[in-house]
Amino acid sequence: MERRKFIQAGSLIVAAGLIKPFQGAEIPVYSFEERIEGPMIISTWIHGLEANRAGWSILENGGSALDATVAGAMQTESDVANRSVGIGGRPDRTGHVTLDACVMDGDGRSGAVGYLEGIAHPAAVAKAVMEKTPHAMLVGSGARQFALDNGFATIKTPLPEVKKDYLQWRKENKELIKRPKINHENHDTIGLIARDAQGRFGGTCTTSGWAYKMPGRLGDSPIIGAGLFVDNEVGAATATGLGEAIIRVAGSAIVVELMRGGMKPSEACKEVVMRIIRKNKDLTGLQCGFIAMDRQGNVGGFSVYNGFNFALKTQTRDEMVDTEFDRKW
Ligand code: SD4
Repeated sequence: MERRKFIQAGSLIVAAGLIKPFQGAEIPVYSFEERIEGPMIISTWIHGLEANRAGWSILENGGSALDATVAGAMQTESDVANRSVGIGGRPDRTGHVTLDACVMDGDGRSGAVGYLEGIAHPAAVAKAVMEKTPHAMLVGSGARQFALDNGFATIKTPLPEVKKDYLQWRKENKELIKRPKINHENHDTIGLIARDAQGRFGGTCTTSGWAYKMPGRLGDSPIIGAGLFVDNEVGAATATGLGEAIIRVAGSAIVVELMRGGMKPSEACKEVVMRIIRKNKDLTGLQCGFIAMDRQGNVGGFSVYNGFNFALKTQTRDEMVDTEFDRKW
């Protein structure tokens, strides 16, 4: 459906009282809804453009949605300029860069790694956990040993410029329990979801997590159901932002369940974001966003604050899409 028609349809649904506009929020306007044919891949944030292109080389050759999203994730994990994913990620408050990732396919198979240090491609290790172990998640030194045993490349982190920033942060934040902000500056985890030529879905989420987090902290990104959820019967969803809030509403799983119940992707993402807002009275200045796609070929997203967007790649499109949001910075 064209954007304009969809907006009108959305307004009619609201007018008919089927969806209640949330107090203080504008009437829902869906940023992008369309029945896309064939393979498609969407990824959070601007770095999603390059990631999608890496994933597309797999999709256009008949490869699986899961493999496409892992390839896209690996592209971003190698980007030395990215401060929230892979080699360029920021450390925890003790100076260690620890990486989290998960993968899931539409048949319900999944793998994850958490608190993984010094390994270049946590997304690929997560896929190996899925394929080579009976487990759903490995963390810390066990995850690292598994990666080394399976020949995954190592990296030295933090990068020198990242370490410099960290030392500066430490100087300025003597009181280390102070809550660092997840905002549009330090916020660019990548979540990728795709549908392949066979109509199968797959997804990957990878991050270095909340900059200067407490040692041992995991966010939503490696947690199936929080940072990512995929089901061939429905579609897929992935998240970015304040992981604690996303975990507490089982964010991505609920987006998929709401789509199963008939909501469009952006409606489902909005419902979960609004739930997060209702349950977190102190969310001021903290971002959370979801993106999703369904079996009908609709894609969409929604975020707490403006400025969240996702990259979309299909047979005919290669572009950024702004999501709707509840409030402005
Ligand atoms: C986390 N969701 O670890 C991640 C952080 C994030 O952009 O999305 N940063 O909570």
